[in-house]
Amino acid sequence: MPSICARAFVRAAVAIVVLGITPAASLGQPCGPTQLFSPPAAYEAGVEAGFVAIGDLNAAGHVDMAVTNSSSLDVSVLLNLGDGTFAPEARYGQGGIPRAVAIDDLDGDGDNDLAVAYQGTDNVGVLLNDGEGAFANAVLYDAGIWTFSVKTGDLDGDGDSDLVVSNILSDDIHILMNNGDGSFAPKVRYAVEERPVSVAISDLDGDGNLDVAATNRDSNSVSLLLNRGDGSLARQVSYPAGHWPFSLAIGDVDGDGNADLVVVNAFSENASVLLNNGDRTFADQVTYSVGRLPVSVALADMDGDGDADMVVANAGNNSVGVLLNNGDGTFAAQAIYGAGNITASVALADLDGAGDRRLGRRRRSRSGRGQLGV
Ligand SMILES: [Ca+2]
Ligand SMILES: [Ca+2]
Ligand SMILES: [Ca+2]
Ligand SMILES: [Ca+2]
Repeated sequence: MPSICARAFVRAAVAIVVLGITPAASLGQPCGPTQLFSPPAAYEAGVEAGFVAIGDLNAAGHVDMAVTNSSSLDVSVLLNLGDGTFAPEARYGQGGIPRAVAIDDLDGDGDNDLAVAYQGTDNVGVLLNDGEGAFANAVLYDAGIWTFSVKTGDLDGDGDSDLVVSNILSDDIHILMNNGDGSFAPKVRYAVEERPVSVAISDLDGDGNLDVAATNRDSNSVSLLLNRGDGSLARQVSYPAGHWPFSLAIGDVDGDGNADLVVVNAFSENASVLLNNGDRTFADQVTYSVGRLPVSVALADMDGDGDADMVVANAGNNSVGVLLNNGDGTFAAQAIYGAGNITASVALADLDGAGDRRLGRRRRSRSGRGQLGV
């Protein structure tokens, strides 16, 4: 017989995806939001699994996973068996040290492909789907210096998905426009500040086209680059964040219809929320304490009350933190869920098709094979 608090969260239960070398620890037991999730299951991935993206990769109507493995130098694809469990991994993509992966239909044939940021070789790789969830070799495009993050979106509004990458040694982002067939035009450079480790895409000014935001790790700031309407970007405007802003998510956290920014700051161990003023500017950050070394953040309605909650991967204490939205864009204190070694990335989806959201939490292992927990 579940407790009252456990039942209260059942309808909006969220699954957790974790990578690490040890089995996932059990979730917290006390009554309260710690019973939001069932205990994680573990799946093997590659060596030093570091970033997870989720999307339907075999057109089966379920959410699959792609994971970058920075030591085995490949990408693991895990296909959902339809009930929230996953088939054994398949590995793809020799192109360098994969640091991030994005899932999108890049060649317009109806299935989702992969875009991978390859640090070291300074490339972004495009891996096209054969329609059944297997992937061709990476086609590489020059993308800057130490390509670290990649996202996809139709920046120029011509109906295909373009690539946005950030490069931490050239302190810039690059846009690669889709030629319409999954091949990409040469990169166009936009300067940001020091060490942009993460990039995100959304319509930040509400004019109908996609804009770009990046967290500048060594400048302790977040850069906004607004779309001029043709896919080219205006000069960056930056806002202060915390110490070592590592990852960001974009969503309407205060429910006023425009996109707000949430940034996790690895060294100040907090999250910064920058609310959209609605006039192409953002309010000063409001901070919330999270765990040690927060390196990944995602937004989704975790408790089913209609607002966007915050989920943080705390790499320093091997946990995932959930901060529920109070409904007005302020957040309650973090509830902690245990994880394995070095929780490094988090993603959210309804993995088992039960109509609820699931939380993907990835742990990175220092050595040996990684494991992915759901
Ligand atoms: Ca495709
Ligand atoms: Ca486009
Ligand atoms: Ca816009
Ligand atoms: Ca808002």
